[in-house]
Amino acid sequence: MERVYIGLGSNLAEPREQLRDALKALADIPSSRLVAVSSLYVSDPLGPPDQPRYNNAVAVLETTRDPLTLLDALQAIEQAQGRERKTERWGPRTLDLDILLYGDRLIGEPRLTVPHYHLHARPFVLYPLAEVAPDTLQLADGRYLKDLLAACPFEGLERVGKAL
Ligand code: ROI
Repeated sequence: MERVYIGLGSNLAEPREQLRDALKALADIPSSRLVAVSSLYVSDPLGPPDQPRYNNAVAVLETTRDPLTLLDALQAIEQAQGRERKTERWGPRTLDLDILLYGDRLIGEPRLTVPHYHLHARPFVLYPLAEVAPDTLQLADGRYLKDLLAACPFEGLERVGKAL
């Protein structure tokens, strides 16, 4: 079993429901177990500002799937929840599921980079991640979560409660 941290984000079509449905779907992925979920956060959009605020959370999955078959499962969930790949960079989306960390693996595949590229600069990823990760978490590339948090202000972020 490996421990995988997954970032969830939505800013269209009842975002909170999108995240709830996504969590149910994550819990149903074969060879995997959903073991923790962070609080729900509302965050200002990173990217074009003329889009709704996002709902964000981080989930922890224990799995024996390999990274690319897990990615297939996550993309199938995104599709099932009406995700359309648009041309606009960083535009609004019904559901985003990102593999943030996968055990202590470093992955550099065309389809998948782990740790996630933008992890370090995104408060809406780091703060929920810190809720469900050990205080001492070290990324596969040597960085410590604690240091990334210290360099990333809790800005434009609102923790809106435990219940998801
Ligand atoms: N901005 C916020 N606040 N939350 C997200 O999940 C998110 N996801 C994205 C982009 C468009 C970069 N902006 C975001 O993919």
